[in-house]
Amino acid sequence: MKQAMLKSPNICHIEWDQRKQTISSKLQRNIGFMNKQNLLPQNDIHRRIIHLDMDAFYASVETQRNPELKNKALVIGQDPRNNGGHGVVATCNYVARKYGVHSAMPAIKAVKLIPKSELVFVRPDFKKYRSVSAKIHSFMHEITDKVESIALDEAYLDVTHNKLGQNLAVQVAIGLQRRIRTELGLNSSFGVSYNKFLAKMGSEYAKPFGRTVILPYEAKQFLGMQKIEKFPGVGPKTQEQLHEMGIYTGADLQKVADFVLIKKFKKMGYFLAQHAHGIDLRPVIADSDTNRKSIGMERTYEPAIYTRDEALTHIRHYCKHLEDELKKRNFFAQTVVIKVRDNDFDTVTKRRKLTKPSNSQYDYYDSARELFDKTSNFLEKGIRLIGVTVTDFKKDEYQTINLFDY
Ligand code: DCP
Ligand code: MG
Repeated sequence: MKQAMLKSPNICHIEWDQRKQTISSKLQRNIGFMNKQNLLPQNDIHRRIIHLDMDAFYASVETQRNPELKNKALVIGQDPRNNGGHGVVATCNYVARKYGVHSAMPAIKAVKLIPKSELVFVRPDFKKYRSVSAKIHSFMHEITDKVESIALDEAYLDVTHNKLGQNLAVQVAIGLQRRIRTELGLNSSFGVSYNKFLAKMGSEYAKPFGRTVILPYEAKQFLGMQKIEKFPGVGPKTQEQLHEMGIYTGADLQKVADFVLIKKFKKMGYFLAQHAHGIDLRPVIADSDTNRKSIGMERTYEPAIYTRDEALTHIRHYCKHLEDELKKRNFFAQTVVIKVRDNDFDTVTKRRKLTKPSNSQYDYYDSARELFDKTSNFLEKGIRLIGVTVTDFKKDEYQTINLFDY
């Protein structure tokens, strides 16, 4: 088990907090308006955040139910040998990963990479994965209600104040990881830090079945040794541009002046500069939080999508999912946003305001389709990512009353 930088976390937090506060108040008093330090927001190192991500989730659930799969190269997806070569890998276990197979790869490629005697395809059973995910979430909610689900197998927990009264976030996370292992027979990895992006980079660093703790005073060093493509938002195109600037690692990034990054990469550069210095002020937005600003769903596609019909099928599916999510919370949304990325990693977002707040998939779909049609030139290059988000929430006072309900 990889256990990076784990040493009396609580004491270090306190020491750092005090030192940093003195520095920051001095800085705020003394530095001038255009001092480059001022380009970035004040860091917040007082929170304790866990990012937990299940290891090879769908594949592990299948193996747990059928232990014979354990030593096989297990691929979750339809067997392309039975359906004319179609389909993608949803995920695969770590045996299959040794052969270079990964999520979103065409399934036919997995057939080429893995010896026939080891390869097993299992069709995904989402009902099963949802029910396991619900159990994991119930464990999380015994710790805190500040749980933000990112996917069925991935969530952030803000445990600064938690129901266990446990001050050490790492102990909370270890307890959760153990419980998932003993009660569900599944492995997970986690990262613990003072913000979301560090916690997430920590859980990725820890994989599989590991834990990473990044204390405030260790963040610079941890980020320094990360490859640049591990930073959030750095796709192949930005990666290439950064390489051209001689930036390969977080340490290289930390040496670049903030204004240089902002000038070159605009908004993205602003976030990169923050990340280089371990800053990420985004709160953990509880799934139940009525102050939540938006709900969205996005997915990457490999192979890319070249036809409007296929893209719209996915968009329709997202809109149905969003309707479910909004109805669960009794929310109505008045703005629909779509995000589309093509094979060159050019990304566009477009938004549209509905005439009135709605929780209907059909309203979302009508707008999303119109927005999508404005990006139809992306189809030529092939679409790599589609996302639909609804925002601009209103509570249920806007509900249209159906007279026939009385
Ligand atoms: N998934 C999918 N299509 C993708 C990526 C993921 O259907 N392009 C599904 C299958 C995964 C689950 O979502 O099991 C979680 O995604 P992760 O990226 O966390 O992948 P895993 O949990 O499988 O592996 P890891 O151990 O790397 O987290
Ligand atoms: Mg996972």
